[in-house]
Amino acid sequence: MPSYKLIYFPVTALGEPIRFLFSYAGIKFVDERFNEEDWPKLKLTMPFGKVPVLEVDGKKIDQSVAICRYLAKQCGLAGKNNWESLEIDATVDTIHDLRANIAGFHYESNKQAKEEKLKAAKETVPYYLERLDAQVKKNGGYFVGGTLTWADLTFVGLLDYLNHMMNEEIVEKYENLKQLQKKVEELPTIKSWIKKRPSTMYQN
Ligand SMILES: N[C@@H](CCC(=O)N[C@@H](CS)C(=O)NCC(=O)O)C(=O)O
Repeated sequence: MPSYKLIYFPVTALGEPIRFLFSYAGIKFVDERFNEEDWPKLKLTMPFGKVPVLEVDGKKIDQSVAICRYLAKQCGLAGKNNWESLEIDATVDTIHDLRANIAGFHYESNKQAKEEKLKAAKETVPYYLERLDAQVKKNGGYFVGGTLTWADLTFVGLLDYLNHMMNEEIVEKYENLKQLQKKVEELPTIKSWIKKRPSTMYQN
C-alpha cells in the first residue's frame, strides 16, 4: 500500500470527499492541514498552485475529482460497468457545477454583482437540487445504480461547505437528498471520521 498525504487548507470543502473516501476504504493517510499564512510559500511547491494535493509515496498530484476517482476505483465505488462509471462522472461534474454556481456568488467582492449573483443562485440552486433529488429517487436512494458510489460521498462530503456558502441547509426541502445525507453520514466508517475529524469553519 502506498503512503498517502493529503495537503489542504484546514477546512472541509474540496478536501472532504477525498477524506471521506480514505475513511470509507479504511486507507491510512496523513491529513496535513496548513495554516492560511503559510499558503503563499506552499503554493509555489504545488503542481498548479492549487490544493487539494495528494502525495502518493512522495509524488504530488492535484485535482480533487481525479483523486476521488482514483480512490473510488480502489474501493469498489466507481460503478459496476462503464456506463455506471460515466453516470457517476457526469453526476460529480454536475455537483461541481452546482458548487461553482454557489461559489461564484459567495466569493464575489463587488456588492452589486454579489446581489445579482445571489438572485441568480436562488434560481439555479433549486434547479439543480430538484433534478439531483429526482435522480436519487429514481435510483433507489443513491445517485447511480441503486448502490453507494463516490458520487454520493462527493455530494455529502461537500454539503456543509455548500450550506455555509448559501447560509442555509440547502437539502432541507429535498427528501431524497436528505435521506441520502443521513445514509452516508451513518455509514460506520464515515460516522467515525466525522466524529474524530478536526473542527473547521464549514462544519455544522
Ligand atoms: N479543480 C481543482 C480546484 C482547486 C482549487 O481551486 N483550490 C483552491 C482551494 S478550494 C485553491 O487552491 N485556492 C488557493 C489559490 O488559488 O491560491 C480541484 O478540484 O482540486
